Amino acid sequence: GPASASVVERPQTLAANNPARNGPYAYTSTTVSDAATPGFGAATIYYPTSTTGTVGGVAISPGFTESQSAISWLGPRLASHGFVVITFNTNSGLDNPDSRGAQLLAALDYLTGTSAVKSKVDPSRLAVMGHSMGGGGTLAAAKSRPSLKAAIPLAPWHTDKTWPEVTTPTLIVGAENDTIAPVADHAEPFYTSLPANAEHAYLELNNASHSATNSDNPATSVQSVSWLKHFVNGDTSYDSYLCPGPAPSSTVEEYRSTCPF
Ligand code: 9J3
Ligand code: ZN
Repeated sequence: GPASASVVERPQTLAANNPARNGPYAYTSTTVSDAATPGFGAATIYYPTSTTGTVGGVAISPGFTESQSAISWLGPRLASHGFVVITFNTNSGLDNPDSRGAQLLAALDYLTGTSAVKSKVDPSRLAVMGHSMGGGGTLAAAKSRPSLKAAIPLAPWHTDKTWPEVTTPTLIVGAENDTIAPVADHAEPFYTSLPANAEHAYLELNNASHSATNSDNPATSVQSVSWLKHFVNGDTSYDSYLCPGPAPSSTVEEYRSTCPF
């Protein structure tokens, strides 16, 4: 549990863009069949309809034996904050983390190169996320493609415990009571292995299980939206959520970061 609790003041001007909830942009979604997706499974693309110009793109992988439904709440959430999002089923539910990493990159390539919304996506502003083995895949994707602007592993699971090669700004979310990917064996060593020359943060959800981020999780939403706004868009207006970041509370066990950034 948390060591202490405190109230953090937030700028009033962010009220309309509260990163704990859906944001100000209208959005819609479109599905893509397995047959139409090169290198990954059936997918859903969520995209804002009231933005102008191009926006950042985010690919999100589910975990072991999960389908995209495990991370689908993030589609509307991030699209309504102005990102084009692709969630997908992996080729097999049993795919290992590195395979999920390759599928995340294939999904981004499809999004920017082939998809019906490719003209909406800025190919120089891309991010990856994923749950569990998809979170391990998120680290693998960032390791192999350093041009990614942000990575957010959720309750990540991987046999590789050290990620000094990841220079993409990375927010790791762990769950305090996760017995499938215990933070002491996964999220925490992953976090401490990230290199000193790259920005990173660690959010640990209080009293939370492995599936805490498989449905709307406000603490994860706040940190993820703010992380993507800062590192994908260069938008500093959410920085009060990132630095110093959340104090321990009923939902946050701990937060560590390389603040200021
Ligand atoms: O994606 C996950 O939920 C990974 C955790 C797991 O079940 O690993 C066991 C092989
Ligand atoms: Zn901890």
